[in-house]
Amino acid sequence: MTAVAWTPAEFEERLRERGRAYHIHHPFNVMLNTGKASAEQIRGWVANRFYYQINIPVKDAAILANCDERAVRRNWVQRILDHDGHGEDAGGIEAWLRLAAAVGLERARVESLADVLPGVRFAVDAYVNFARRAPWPEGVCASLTELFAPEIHRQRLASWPEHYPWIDPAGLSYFQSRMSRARRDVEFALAVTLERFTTRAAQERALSILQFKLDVLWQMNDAMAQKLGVRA
Ligand code: AHQ
Repeated sequence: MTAVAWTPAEFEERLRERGRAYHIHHPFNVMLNTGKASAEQIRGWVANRFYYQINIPVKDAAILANCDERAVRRNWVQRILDHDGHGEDAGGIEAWLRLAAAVGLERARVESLADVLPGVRFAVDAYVNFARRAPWPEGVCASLTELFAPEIHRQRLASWPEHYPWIDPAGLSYFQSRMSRARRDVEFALAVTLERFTTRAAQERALSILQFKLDVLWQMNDAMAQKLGVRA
């Protein structure tokens, strides 16, 4: 017997339940956001996460390239502008380089990607390659880890100034910018996912796509914890 599709509310509830596996719960992130990280661990995290940041617009451009619906492209293109910059807005990648400077990293060293760990590079590349070959709604669905992102940015903004007074607070502006942008982005991505994944099999596929992306983020933290250590 074919399983009955979940209602949109039931489907959304199951998507949100996957938040249990979000990297906010990874020991490396808990260390960062509870003030236990050393300057070297923070610098390692910023240098490695830079590889994720510069690949977000590449991933989003891959989704655009696969998308034949103008209304969806009109919305999605904003994500590229948010990271690469547009007009007066220098963009999120530039803001991440300001974070790098604030934690004491040389811009050229970060942009060289010399410190990016294999496990981080492979996880990010898996995400970009997924977006390149998957149907565009699946690429949209994979971005839904941002359902859980405002809280992780809020945690950083609340805890880093207190625990890491040596970091110029101006360097945290990226996290501030994501508080609203993540909420705006997720609203659209969730609506598309609820609307386009309508059979039970498609809904189960959406959950497995979300789990894949949760694993991408978790693996990045695993690689950093293994190399940089984790202090409980
Ligand atoms: O800064 C982040 C960001 O711009 C995005 C885009 C989105 C996507 O398209 O997959 N995901 C994402 C995320 C960002 N920051 C991460 C963090 O922990 O700072 C969280 C990450 C996400 O939740 O997927």
